[in-house]
This record gives sequence, C-alpha cells and structure tokens, in this order.
Amino acid sequence: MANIERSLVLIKPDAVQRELVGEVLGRFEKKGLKLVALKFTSIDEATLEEHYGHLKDKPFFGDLKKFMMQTPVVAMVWEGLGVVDEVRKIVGSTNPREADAGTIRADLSMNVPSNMVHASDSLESAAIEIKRFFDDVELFSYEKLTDRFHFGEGI
Ligand code: DAT
Ligand code: MG
Repeated sequence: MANIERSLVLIKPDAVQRELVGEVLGRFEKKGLKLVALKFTSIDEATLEEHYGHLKDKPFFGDLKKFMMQTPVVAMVWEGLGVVDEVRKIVGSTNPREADAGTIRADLSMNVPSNMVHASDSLESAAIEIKRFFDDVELFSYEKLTDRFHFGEGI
C-alpha cells in the first residue's frame, strides 16, 4: 500500500511528571494511527547528543539534555498514511505558545523545552530515530480490524 510510513514519538519528562501520558497517547490512537512499538525507557547523555545533534551549539543544549534525563520517557512508533507529517500536525509547533489550538503542544503546554512530545520531522530522520530507540524485534506488524478504514480504501 502506498505512502504507509512510520514515525518515532517520545512522550517527554514533563508529560510523565504531569500524568499526561495517557492523554498524549490517546490523541495518536484516536486519529487512526497504528501503534507498532512502545516502551518506557531512560535516555542517556550520549543518545541525547545524537538525537539532538542539530542543537549542540545552542545555549540551551545543556538544559535540554538535563530536562530529557529527569524521568524515563515513553518511546513509541506509529504507523499510518503519511504519518510523519500527520504526527507533526497533531503535535504542533515547537513553541507551544505559537502552536495551533487543538495540537498537543498548544493544548497542554506553555514552554520549551517542556513541550510534551518529540516527533520525527522527516522520513529520513524517522528511519534513523526508530533504529536509535528500538531493535527490529521490538517493532510489530499486525492486522487490526480498523486497518481498512485507516489504511485502505476507507470503507
Ligand atoms: P521539535 O521538537 O519541534 O522538532 P527542535 O528539533 O528544533 O524542535 O528542538 C528540539 C527540542 O529542543 C524542542 O522540542 C524543545 C527544545 N528547544 C528548541 N528550541 C528551544 C529554545 N529556544 N529554548 C529552549 N529549548 C528549546
Ligand atoms: Mg526536531
């Protein structure tokens, strides 16, 4: 089937602290995305330096790493039609105060770096990020009764 993609999502420590893990996860489920991997995991500094490598020269990089190591995070892989862009739409802009109402970041947060969620920003980074957090055996392919609504002809 065309255009079926996978995207990595992390539920960040602010959402874990604020007991909003279920709320965030539910938004992806309700959209009609398919969960293909899920775990609760700590991220070490070396992994963060890779994951946020594009920000390593920013003045806030140290605080960002500290923030991401405050608690374990929920790591997930979601699958669906054009899912990389769909997930970014559901998550909203980086700055929660500029994000569109209805997005996770706009509805549930106020600040950076505590903006609830990480989401892959392209197909290329999704492939790299999924490998960073999951082994192949932790990624599942399975049939769901709703596949025909969300993945097929929609009937
Ligand atoms: P995104 O998470 O929307 O992909 P990004 O990759 O540019 O955004 O940045 C990664 C994270 O770094 C972001 O979710 C929160 C933090 N961050 C970005 N800009 C920041 C800033 N100006 N001050 C503090 N933290 C920031
Ligand atoms: Mg990013």
